[in-house]
Amino acid sequence: MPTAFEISDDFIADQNKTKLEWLAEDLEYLGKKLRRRSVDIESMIEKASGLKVAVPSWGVGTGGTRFARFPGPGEPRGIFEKLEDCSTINKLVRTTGAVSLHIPWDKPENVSDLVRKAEACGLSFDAMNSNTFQDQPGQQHSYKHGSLSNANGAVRKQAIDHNIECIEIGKKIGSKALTVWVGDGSNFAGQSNFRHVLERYLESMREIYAAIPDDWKLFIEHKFFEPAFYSSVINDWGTSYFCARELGDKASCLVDLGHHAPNVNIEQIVARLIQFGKLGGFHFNDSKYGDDDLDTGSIKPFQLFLIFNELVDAELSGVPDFGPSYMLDQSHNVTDPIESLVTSAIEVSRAFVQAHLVDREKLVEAQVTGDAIAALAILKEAFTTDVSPILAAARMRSGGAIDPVSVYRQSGYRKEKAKERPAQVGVSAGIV
Ligand code: PSV
Ligand code: MN
Repeated sequence: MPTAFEISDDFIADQNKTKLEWLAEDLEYLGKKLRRRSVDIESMIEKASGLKVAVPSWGVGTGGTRFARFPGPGEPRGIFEKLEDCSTINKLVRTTGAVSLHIPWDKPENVSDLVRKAEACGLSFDAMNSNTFQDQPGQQHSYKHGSLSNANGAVRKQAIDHNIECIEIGKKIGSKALTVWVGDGSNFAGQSNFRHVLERYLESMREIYAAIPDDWKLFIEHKFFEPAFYSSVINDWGTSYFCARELGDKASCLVDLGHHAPNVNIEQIVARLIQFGKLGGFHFNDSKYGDDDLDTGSIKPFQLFLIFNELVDAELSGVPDFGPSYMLDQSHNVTDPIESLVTSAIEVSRAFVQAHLVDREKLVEAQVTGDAIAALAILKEAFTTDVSPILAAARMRSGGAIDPVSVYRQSGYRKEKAKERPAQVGVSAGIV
């Protein structure tokens, strides 16, 4: 078998050489500007290097809508090739060293081979994701009318067993968390009893929780609609919080940015979950209408910044046990997924560093004196600071690319993959 094409560290370093001078100039200028605000640019570069965000295995395939999927050339044909693409993303940005698997989409034939492949790719495994929102070939019971909340105990048992299987696979590959998102809900008024479905969901989750190892976390991901269009069982953060609290300390809430009704104040939800000790993690993406799965920061970058403002505030004020997991969850039709994920990983770092530029002393002063204009100006000063040179320096110092998308394009990676990976009919690389 010929070896798979890779973007080498030398290639990245060579490409960086052409941009070094300008980066140094930009850093010097930004460094001076930040010094005026008593911010040390070096400490910001360190901060940027420290922030990690996991990549979803399903994000490297071209996504789809309910109507169609338009596959791109050189798409990964299985989990090994997905890991290669994830490794490429990490080589370019150096902040995405972990991959989140979705079972059964990524179910390995041989776990040891999977672990070896991940090691060779320089990757580790983030949270496991169960899938009880689709029926799989040969599956005994259908999830058409729900999974963990189904009225039929045999269906619930099948869904519980699947989640336990995900935990078992996860244990073998070094994962430390299970994310449970269910599509359970209803499409018609009266179709289900709101209280009974939640009771059954909780009963099922208690069994899953019992199988969660002590050093693991169980994330509950809520979503207000889709695939159910009238009601969803785990529809909002309040329901998610209630369930996490009922289950115990290992359970917490996962916030996917696309899973809220339009205009909902997500940063306030984040603050509430921090305050209640139940913010488990994030699925970053962006949206205009619903769960659009658009690239992170591509539609509402100020919202992303405001979310990080809450996170950094919690970090700096030493909230006990604070340490949410960060993951991207996006996938759509029109871009090269590697370019999208690279760009999104950078946007997460950007919002994080910008949030670190907020003058928090002045902000508190503005808040207690009721100076709303000053408060907003303080946030805007941080948000409008172009921190790109900080992010580029952080990447370069870790061996990544100053300009990742340009390096990726110059490398010819996609063309090479198109040769190595001839298109297959029916490959489930993305989401439809
Ligand atoms: C559901 O919309 C979701 O956000 C969940 O995280 C799923 O696991 C993922 O997308 C993939 O469908
Ligand atoms: Mn999600």
